[in-house]
Amino acid sequence: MFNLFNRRDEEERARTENRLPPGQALTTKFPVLHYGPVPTVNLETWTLRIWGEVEKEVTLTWEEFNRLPKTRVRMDLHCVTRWSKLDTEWEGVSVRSMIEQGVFKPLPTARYVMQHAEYGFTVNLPLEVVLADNFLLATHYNGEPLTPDHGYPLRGVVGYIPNRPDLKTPYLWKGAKWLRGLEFMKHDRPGFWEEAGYHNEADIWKEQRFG
Ligand SMILES: Nc1nc2c(c(=O)[nH]1)N[C@H]1C(S)=C(S)[C@@H](COP(=O)(O)O)O[C@H]1N2
Ligand SMILES: [Mo]
Repeated sequence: MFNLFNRRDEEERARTENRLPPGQALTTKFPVLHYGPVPTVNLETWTLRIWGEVEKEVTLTWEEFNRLPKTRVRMDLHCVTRWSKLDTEWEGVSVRSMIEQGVFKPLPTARYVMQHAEYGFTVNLPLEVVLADNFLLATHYNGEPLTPDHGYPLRGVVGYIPNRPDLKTPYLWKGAKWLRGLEFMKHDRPGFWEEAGYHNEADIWKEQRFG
């Protein structure tokens, strides 16, 4: 009972702070959602490939990727299945910083990005979202390396940063677990869940759940 009332208080607070989008409820757990099995990963052979509308395609090893400067982002996660989790802490490499470090250079024609994950899973986002402060290529969650269930060793993650109404926030499915590639594209293309009927933009405030 205590927990129930406590959670309702938390929800009230989140709602008055404009941090709970319509149709969402808070959870303190971290549910696991994905299609298919959890891959096993060998970091010796793992690579991250960046290609498409970029000046020069590049493939990074795990060691090379981890030499890049890392940042921490605190975000609220909002899943299309209606759970939300506030104040999650992520650490990883921002795509913007990879460009600043000269790892690769998107062409002016690049407008969308497809995340490619193990087993051919894909998810699409506009370039502006991928370059924003609320999208991270994350290696750590709450100070620990990602667990296999949540995308070890690398995942895209996207969430809401409080008091940043300038940023677009899509639902959590727009971050690919077990990320292995970023494809920069001229034209938008639907990813795995978008093909299956989920909304292309997936804005949490507009409840863009299904297309
Ligand atoms: N590779 C991969 N990434 C994925 C998915 C998937 O099926 N495969 N599902 C997405 C969906 S639908 C959600 S809600 C989030 C869930 O992330 P979590 O399991 O860490 O909560 O992962 C997203 N990333
Ligand atoms: Mo999902």
